[in-house]
Amino acid sequence: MAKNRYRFCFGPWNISEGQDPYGPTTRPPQSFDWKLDQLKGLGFDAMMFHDDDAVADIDTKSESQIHKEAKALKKRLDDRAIAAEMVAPRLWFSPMTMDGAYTSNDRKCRRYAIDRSRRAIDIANILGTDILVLWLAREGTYLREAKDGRRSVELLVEALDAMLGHDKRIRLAIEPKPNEPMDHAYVPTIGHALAIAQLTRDPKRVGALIETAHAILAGLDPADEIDFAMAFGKLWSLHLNDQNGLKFDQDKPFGSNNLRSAFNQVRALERNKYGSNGEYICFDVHPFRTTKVEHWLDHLANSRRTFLRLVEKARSFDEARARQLVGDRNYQALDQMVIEHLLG
Ligand code: GLO
Ligand code: MG
Repeated sequence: MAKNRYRFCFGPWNISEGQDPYGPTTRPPQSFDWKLDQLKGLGFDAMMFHDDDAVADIDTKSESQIHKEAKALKKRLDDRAIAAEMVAPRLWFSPMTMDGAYTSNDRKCRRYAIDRSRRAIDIANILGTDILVLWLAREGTYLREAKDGRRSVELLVEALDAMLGHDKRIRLAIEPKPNEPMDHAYVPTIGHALAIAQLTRDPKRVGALIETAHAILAGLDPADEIDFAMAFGKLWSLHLNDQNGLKFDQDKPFGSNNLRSAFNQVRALERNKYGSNGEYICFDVHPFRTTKVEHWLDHLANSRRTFLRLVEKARSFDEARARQLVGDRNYQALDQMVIEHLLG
C-alpha cells in the first residue's frame, strides 16, 4: 500500500451496538478501554471524543472533578501513545437541549449550552487538542414558525464568540448537516459554516469538518465541499463514510455506496495536501445492524483499507492523459478512463 502522510481516527460511538428507531441493540456494549485497546492494532492513531465520552455524566460533576478525570484519561491515552483528535460537546442528549442548544428559545437552556461548551474546551486543552467540533444537531426547526432564522444566526455567533473568548487557542470546526434530527438545520453546508465564521470575533479560528454523508444529504458533491473548504484553508477535520441517497443518515463504510465519489474525495484530499498540517482522516462509520460481534470492527478496518487503496488509485491515475482529454473536451473518453482505472 502507498506510503502516505495520512493518520486515522475514529470515535468510541463508531463501535456501536446496532439500535435503530425501530429496534433495540443487536450487540452487547463494549467497554471504553476495550475500544482504546483495539485502535492501534487496526492501524489508527487517534480517538475523537464527545465531552461525555471523556468525562462520563459530565453534567453532574464539578469543574475540578471534570479536570481531574480528563487528566486521568490523558494519562491513559499517553500510556498507549494515542492522541485525542478533537472534543465535541454533546449538545443533543440533555433535556436542556430539547429545543436546540445555542438557538434554544429558552435563555436558561442557551446558557447551559455555552457553559457546557466551555467545559468541553477545558477538556480539549487537557487532552492536548486545539479542535472543538461543533455538530449543531438541534440548531434548527421542526416547523418554520418555531424560531426566528435571523435571530438564530445571531445566537449562533454569540455562542461561537463566547467559546473563542474562553480560550485564545481553541479552533472551532463546525460539522454541517442539513437535516436529522431536525427538519431543517441552520448550518446545512460548508458555505454556511464559513459564512458564519466571518461574523465572529476571530474568523481565523472558525473552520469546518466535512462529513461525506452530510454533504450527500445536502445534495452536494463531497469532493467539491472538500475543495471549497480547503480553498479557504478551513478543512480541519473530516468524517469519511458513505450514504445511499436522500434518506436517514447511514454512516456506511467509506466507498461502500459510491466508489467513484470516494475516489474523487481522495483525489481532492490529495491535490489539497490534506493532512500536511496534522489533520486526521476520521471515519464516522457504524457497523450494520446485522453485524455479528466477531465482525464489529470490520467497518473501520475496511474503510481505512479502501481509503488507502484509493490513495494508490489517485496517485496512479494518468493525470497527463486526463489533461489531454480535458483539453480536447473529450469528456466521453475521460469518463471511461476513470471507470477503467477503478476497475483495474
Ligand atoms: C451525526 C454526526 C455525529 C458527529 C459526532 C461528533 O450525524 O455525524 O456523529 O460527527 O457527534 O460531534
Ligand atoms: Mg460526523
